[in-house]
Amino acid sequence: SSASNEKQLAAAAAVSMIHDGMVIGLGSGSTSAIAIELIGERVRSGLQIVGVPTSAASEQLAKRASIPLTTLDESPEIDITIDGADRFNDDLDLIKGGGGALLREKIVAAASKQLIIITDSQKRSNPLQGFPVPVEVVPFGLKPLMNRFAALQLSPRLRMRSDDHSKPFVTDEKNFIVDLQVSQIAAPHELQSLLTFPGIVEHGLFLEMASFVLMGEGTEVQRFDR
Ligand code: DER
Repeated sequence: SSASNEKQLAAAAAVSMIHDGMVIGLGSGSTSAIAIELIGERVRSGLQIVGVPTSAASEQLAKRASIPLTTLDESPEIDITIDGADRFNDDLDLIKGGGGALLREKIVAAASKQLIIITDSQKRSNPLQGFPVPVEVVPFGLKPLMNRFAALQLSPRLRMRSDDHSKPFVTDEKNFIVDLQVSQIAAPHELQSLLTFPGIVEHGLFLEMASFVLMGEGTEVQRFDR
């Protein structure tokens, strides 16, 4: 499909920016999966890098791709993280977490000198809209948080497993995800300032974190800078 071609183009552009000696943050999701494959190809041709995966899923893909892995304990300063996004606007505010990896993604992104976001052309949205904002919560405090989100008209939905809709989705860090339905996010910082209740671990608004976005569009790659 054109979206997968666009993902391929964006991933290739980002992976071409990696060079020997770097510590690379490996994102999560289908676009990052393409980047991990491409990094694996370069590693097998001699590229000297180590990777920090942002999810158990990406760790598996990286192992299969023969990418040498490290941890934030061993490598707390990451040179480049390549990751996807569910939506981005022209201020490079992001909605992430569609795949439920937002906590480790944000930790790795915050430890990175450069955060390169790779997307297809469907992800660009001014203002941010058309995708729920995921919030990672501690199961212990779920119900009071759901009530607070509902009172704020955020239409909270507990994310259920895709393979068994009777069970809540559980993140790599053993938390739950609540998806907030917000029609248009004209003021992402204002929304972020609401998401500070006890029991919220992290949320999927990545504001002022991306260094630039590489968006595949047709047969081209568009670069967006802040
Ligand atoms: O869950 C995530 O944060 C992913 O990076 C997501 O935002 C992008 O996933 P995709 O590349 O499969 O669209």
